[in-house]
Amino acid sequence: MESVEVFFWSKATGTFLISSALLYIAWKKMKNKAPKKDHPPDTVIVHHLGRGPYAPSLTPYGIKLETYLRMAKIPYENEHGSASSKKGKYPWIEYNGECISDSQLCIEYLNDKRGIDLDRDFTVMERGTARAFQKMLEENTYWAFALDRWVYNVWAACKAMKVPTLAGYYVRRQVRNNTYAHGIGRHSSDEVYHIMELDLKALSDFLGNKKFLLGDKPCQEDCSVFGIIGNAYWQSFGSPVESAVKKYSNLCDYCERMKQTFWPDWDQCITHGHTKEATK
Ligand SMILES: N[C@@H](CCC(=O)N[C@@H](CS)C(=O)NCC(=O)O)C(=O)O
Repeated sequence: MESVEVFFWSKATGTFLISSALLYIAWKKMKNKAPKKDHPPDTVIVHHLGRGPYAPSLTPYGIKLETYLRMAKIPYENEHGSASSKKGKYPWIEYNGECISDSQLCIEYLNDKRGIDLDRDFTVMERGTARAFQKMLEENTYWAFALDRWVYNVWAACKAMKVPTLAGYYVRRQVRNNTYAHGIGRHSSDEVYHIMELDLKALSDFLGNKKFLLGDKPCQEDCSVFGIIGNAYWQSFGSPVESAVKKYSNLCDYCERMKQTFWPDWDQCITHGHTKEATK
C-alpha cells in the first residue's frame, strides 16, 4: 500500500474512533442527566428501573428503598425508566430539587432531613448486629445472587425479565467485571454457592422464630434484608438461589410477613410474569 493511502486510512480510523468515543460520552451524560420536572414539595421521587414480574422492583435496592419509604411513612412517587444516578446506579431519589444516589445514602439523607430514626427503640448492640447482617447481605450475598442471575443463568433471567439478548451480554460482562474486582467472581460457581449458603444459614439462624430481624417490631435494616432476600425468593426464576432460600421456612415466612405488613397493594405493583401492567 502506498504511504499516502496508509496515512489516509490511519487518519480515517482515528477520526472514527475519536468521534465514536465522544458520541458515547455525550450519550452517557445525557442518559445520566436528571429529568427536569416539577415535583410536589416534600415528596420523594424514586427513580428505578421498573416493576418486576413477581416483585415490585427489578432490583433488590429498589424494593429496599420503597419499603423504607413505606415503613417511614414518607410520601413518594415512582419514576420508572433507565435514567441512572450520577454514580451510574439504580435506584436514586430527587427530594425538593436535590438528587441523591445510593439507596443507603438516600435513607440516611431522608432520616436526617425529616428527623426519622426507625431504630430508636433498639439497643446499640441490636443496631450494630442489624447493620452487620445488612452489610453481609448487600456486600457479599448480593454478589453471589448477581453471579447466579447474570452469569450462570443469564439467558433464563433475560427471558423471565424480558431483557433483550444484547443487553444480556452487556450486563453479563459488567457483572463478571464487577465480581472479579470484588473478589467473589474469581471463585468457581460451587464455591460461590457455598458462600451464599453460609450467609443464608447465618441469617436464618439469627432470625430464628422472630417476626422481624430484631424481634416483634421491624427495624430500618429489615428493608435491606427484605430487598435482597425478597428479590431472591420471588425473582430467581428457578435457579439454585430459589431453592437455597426456600430451604429455610423462616426466611420464606419472613418475606411473606414483610409483604403483608408493608405491601398491601403488592398485586398492583407487579406485572404477574408480564401478563398485566402494574397499575401502581
Ligand atoms: N449500593 C448501591 C447499590 C445499587 C446497585 O448496585 N444497583 C444495581 C442494580 S441492582 C445497578 O444499578 N447496577 C448497574 C451498574 O452497576 O452499572 C445502593 O444501595 O443503591
